[in-house]
Formats: sequence, C-alpha cells, structure tokens
Amino acid sequence: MEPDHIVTTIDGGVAAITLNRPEKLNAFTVPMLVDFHRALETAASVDVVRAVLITGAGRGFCAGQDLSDRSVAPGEAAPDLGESLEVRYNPVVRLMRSMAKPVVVAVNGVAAGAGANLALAGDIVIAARSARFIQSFARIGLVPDSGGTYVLPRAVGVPRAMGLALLGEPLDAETALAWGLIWKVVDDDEVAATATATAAALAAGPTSGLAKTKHAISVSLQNTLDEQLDLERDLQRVAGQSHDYREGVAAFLDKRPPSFGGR
Ligand code: LHQ
Repeated sequence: MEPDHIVTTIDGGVAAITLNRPEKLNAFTVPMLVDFHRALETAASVDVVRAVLITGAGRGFCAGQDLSDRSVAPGEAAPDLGESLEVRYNPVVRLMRSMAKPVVVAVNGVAAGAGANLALAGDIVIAARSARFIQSFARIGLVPDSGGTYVLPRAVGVPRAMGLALLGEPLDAETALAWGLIWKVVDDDEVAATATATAAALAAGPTSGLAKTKHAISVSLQNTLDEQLDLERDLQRVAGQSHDYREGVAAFLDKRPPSFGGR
C-alpha cells in the first residue's frame, strides 16, 4: 500500500494538512503533490472547514521538489519542468492564495525550494525558531518558482529578494521575521500549538469577512488607491449585510464573546 504522504484531519473548523514524508524532509513526489492539491481543494470547498493549517512531519517543513523523481530529474530525455509547474505547483499556489479561507502555515523546520515558496504562499506564516528558508534553486541552475519571484520582492524589497534568490543562502526564521517575510517566530516546541491555536481562532471568527479581507489585501499591491477604495466600499457593503457583523456588534454591546457562523 502507498504510504500516506499527506495526512488531513478536520477538527473544530480547521483542516490540518500535514506533509508526511519526514525521512526526505517532506520533499514532494508527484503523487504527494497531487494529494496535497486534492486535500487543499477539499478544504477549500467543504463548508465545515473555515481555516486551513499546513505543516510538515518530522524535522523539516518541506525540501521542495523531490530531486530524485525521474519525471523531473535530468536524464536521457530533458524533463519539462514548465509542465510540472503548470500542472502541479502553480495550481497549488493559486488555490492557497485564492481560497476564501485563511491558510496558516506552521514552518516547523527547513523550507527549501518550492517548499519555501509554498510556505510563503500562506496567509499567516508561523516559523519555529530553528526553521530556515532557502531559495535552493540557484544551487541547481533553476529559477525560483511557486510564486517566489512574486512574493519575495513584495515582502522584503528587491535588494533582499535578489540576494536570497541569487545566493540561495539559508535565511533563519528571526531574520525572515525582521525582514517582514513571515508573521511570527516561536520556540520549536511551541510552533504546533501556536499555529493550531491561531487556525482555531480564525476558524471561529467571522470567516466570510476574513475572506473578503484576504482578497482585499491580496490584490492591494496591484491596485491604485482609487481602485482599492472602491473595492473596500464594495466588500464592506456586502460585509455589512452579514449575520456575523450583526452578531459582532450585538456581542460588543452585550459585553459577551461573539458567536460567529461565517456568514
Ligand atoms: C531530498 C530533498 C529533495 C530528494 C532533502 N529531493 N531528497 C519544481 C518543479 C519541478 C522540478 C524542479 O523543481 C521544482 C522546485 C524545487 O523545489 S527545486 C528545489 C528542490 N529542493 C532543493 O534543492 C533542496 C535540496 N535539499 C537540501 O538542500 C537539503 O536537504 C536541505 C538544506 C533542505 C536540508 O539539509 P540537511 O538538514 O542537511 O538534510 P539532508 O540534506 O541530509 O536531507 C535529509 C534527507 O532528505 C536526505 O536523504 P538521505 O536518504 O540521504 O538521508 C536527502 O537526500 C533528502 N532530501 N531534500 N529535494
């Protein structure tokens, strides 16, 4: 039987997806990536799931593409890595960025290559203090993919993005935080609990409103101020009709915790 390289549990509104190939630092094989995409699709489409949590089993988060995979390794026939991105990696990044649910990533250890950039596609990235982010592509003659050339300059500016991408040096978690690349760094033995609590809090939140917020922030850097003001107006108009807005205001006035339903 095939080992379970992707393990998903659903609890308290959170779909927790674990990359589970610890002996290879959760490097992606083709079937594993297909299963990861499928798990994300399910999490995105099932109503009971209101937030997603992604992490890695063992000491690594994800070492990117499995470089021993025959379909992508240089051999007699040159592999079509563009197809591999088009068919497998890019849909995963698009889904993480576009799904109307918050995606929390717990970077429990090293995140390299596509593994680093998939981590950075999360909405809230929480890293263990010992985690490292490596744009390993430069070391093997490839170009940063899975959204790396998009996210990095926007998050840390062109000079630092260029250094990370050209040099492929490990970026430690504290520096990633100081550079504005991630949300939080916690001690290694706290990363799972912190990320789980964060995802649970999001799942119990006004998730329809959170989805609109995710969308507004995601498109902001491509928009003019006028476009963004218009977008905020349109999203707020819909949010103002929601049950959660009504509940949030009522709870505030009643001095009690709100009970949000995500609608
Ligand atoms: C691995 C890997 C790995 C196989 C660790 N593959 N076994 C997308 C589309 C299509 C094609 C091409 O690429 C892409 C995007 C990409 O992701 S390209 C970039 C791929 N990733 C890398 O280049 C990273 C390669 N790994 C490393 O540099 C190191 O393993 C890091 C720095 C991540 C961790 O180093 P260490 O902590 O010293 O661990 P290790 O190297 O001893 O790895 C542990 C095991 O995991 C080892 O296996 P073994 O059987 O010898 O114990 C490694 O061979 C295996 N492993 N990454 N990507």
